[in-house]
Amino acid sequence: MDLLQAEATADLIDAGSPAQRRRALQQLERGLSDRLAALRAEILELEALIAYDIDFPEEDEGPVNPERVRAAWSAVRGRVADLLKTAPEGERLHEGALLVIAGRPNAGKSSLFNALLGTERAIVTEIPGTTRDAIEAHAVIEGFPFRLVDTAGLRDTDERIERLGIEVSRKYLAAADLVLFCEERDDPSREAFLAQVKAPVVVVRTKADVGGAGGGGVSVVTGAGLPELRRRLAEVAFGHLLALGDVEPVVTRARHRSALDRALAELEAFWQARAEGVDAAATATHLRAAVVALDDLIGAVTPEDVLDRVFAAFCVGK
Ligand SMILES: Nc1nc2c(ncn2[C@@H]2O[C@H](COP(=O)(O)OP(=O)(O)OP(=O)(O)O)[C@@H](O)[C@H]2O)c(=O)[nH]1
Ligand SMILES: [Mg+2]
Repeated sequence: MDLLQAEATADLIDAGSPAQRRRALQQLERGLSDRLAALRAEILELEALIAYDIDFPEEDEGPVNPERVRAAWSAVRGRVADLLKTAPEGERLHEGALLVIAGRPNAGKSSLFNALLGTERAIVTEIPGTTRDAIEAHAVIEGFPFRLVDTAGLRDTDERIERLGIEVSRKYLAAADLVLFCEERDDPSREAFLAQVKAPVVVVRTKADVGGAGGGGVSVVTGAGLPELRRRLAEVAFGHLLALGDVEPVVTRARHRSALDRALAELEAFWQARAEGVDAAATATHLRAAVVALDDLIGAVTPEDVLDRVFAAFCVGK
């Protein structure tokens, strides 16, 4: 078992959603390990091409066509970069996407929070300013893990407790992976709000069952619009993973991302050095370093290492 499989075992035990379980199983079955081993082999082949140049440096037209080197380099560089692109959503899959529900007081935020959660967790009343503090809960939406946050309605207020709650809302908004903005009707403060938030925002019209507002909104009373909203949220938070499907490997930890970052940087440095006319043996050290980065990522582990990690993470046998 390699380090990636050991991590996948821990992920499988911790998995709280189908998408997390499928991803952990794929990694446990060497999905990511095999991909990295293939990339490693490609870099070694590139190194072998370079080695010809090292052995026959005097030949004008070296024995290896430079175009072959360029094509091999470009292919492996692209594959490392593609794998690295899965990191943001992969890490989000590991942690759960932070979905912050925001909007004016009384917009129906807590009602929607409860509906997405499937339990009556937050207090709902007709009094604006009911929610004072942020409430966080885990939810599974379309099979994906989310951390839902219900917040105090945003407005200018002199009331001290409510104001503190709004400050908490703003902190969550700054950290959000995505924001669900609720409005009962066209909210004149919406544009100013959108301009402040960096995360993607899904705007939803609430209380679709009252006022004959027409289609498109959601109602927690009739359930209208909720399936569409769930799909939209999963799409915005995990669209890249949805498009990739379950077969393509994905990286799910900061450790994976930093190792791939290193490998990519070494591949770039190799090309840079080659373009500057550095001699082949020296450029090849960058390829070696890229291989080392991938080896660290795969992590050849001894059974003792695995046991240490297992014991550290699960406190088995205490
Ligand atoms: N008819 C109907 N009423 C709704 C719906 N959603 C919310 N409401 C009502 O709207 C009022 C406010 O709902 P909340 O969910 O507490 O609104 P909020 O945005 O959390 O309000 P604050 O916490 O005060 O900011 C309550 O009386 C709810 O019952 C809906 O889909 N249909
Ligand atoms: Mg509320």
